[in-house]
Amino acid sequence: MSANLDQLKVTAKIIRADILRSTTAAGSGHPSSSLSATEVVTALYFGGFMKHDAKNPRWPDRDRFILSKGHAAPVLYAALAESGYFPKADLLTLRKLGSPLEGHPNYKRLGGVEASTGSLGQGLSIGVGQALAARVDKKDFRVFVMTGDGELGEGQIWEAAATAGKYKLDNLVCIVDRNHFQQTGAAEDVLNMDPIDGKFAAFGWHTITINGNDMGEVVQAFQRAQEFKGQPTCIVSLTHKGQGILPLLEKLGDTNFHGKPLPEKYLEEALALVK
Ligand SMILES: Cc1ncc(C[n+]2csc(CCOP(=O)(O)OP(=O)(O)O)c2C)c(N)n1
Repeated sequence: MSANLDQLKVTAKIIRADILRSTTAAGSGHPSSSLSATEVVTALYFGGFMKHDAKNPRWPDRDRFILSKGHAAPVLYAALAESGYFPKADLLTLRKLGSPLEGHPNYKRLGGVEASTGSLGQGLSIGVGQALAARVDKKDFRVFVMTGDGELGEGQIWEAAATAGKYKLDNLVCIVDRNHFQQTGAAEDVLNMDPIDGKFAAFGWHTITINGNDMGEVVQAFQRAQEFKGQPTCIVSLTHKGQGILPLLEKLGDTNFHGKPLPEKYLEEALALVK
């Protein structure tokens, strides 16, 4: 695969703009949690790291991406729309009654969603199950899971991590979106999970730490994960919550900005920043 960095950076800008427009139109949602994850999700869908087919979302041999931090659904929806899973205009139906673009991804309602998430701490277990299924079925598909850093204190994350290590699931990649915040403040103040890479390594994972808002580093990490055999890979992706609109969030006096859409009056300013 040859990922064109310039093209990926352009796509990331489109994704960021879609995140902002869709959440402002909804009047709710989690733009800052989505913006931190944009480079990773963009590289996965458009960098050639996942085989997937928008015309055939349940193709059995596809690679899977599970957004375990399901509240960041707007970044997933923007990537799916840009890939052609559904019309881009539908992004503006986010969180509207009857829309399949629910506040959190719903596997049963939207092609391209691989697991219903939102209750934090479950997606890695689902990914482990899928990665094991690939082995049992003798298929070569790969599974990518993104968790939050706050999410590492939730659910059955560490049972899943231990299981993936035990079975040496080298078709599984977990990306931790290490944006240093969670819902109510700094992730490390709520429940300190440092060292994240050390914990995954202790469970038998290969770990890579990168600047997850640098497209070049993200692409390199996925290339290394693809080549690495014998262990699952955890990419600790150091990011900024709200990446792309940080000056605006600073002006608004809230660099976490958790679960808040931008009010309409700030939308143009935000769109100008992500251009
Ligand atoms: C099991 C569970 N507990 C609590 C919540 C409420 N909740 C939603 S988002 C969030 C913070 C998650 O923080 P993090 O994983 O760091 O993601 P970020 O939004 O900072 O990227 C919490 C606690 C939830 N969705 N699920």
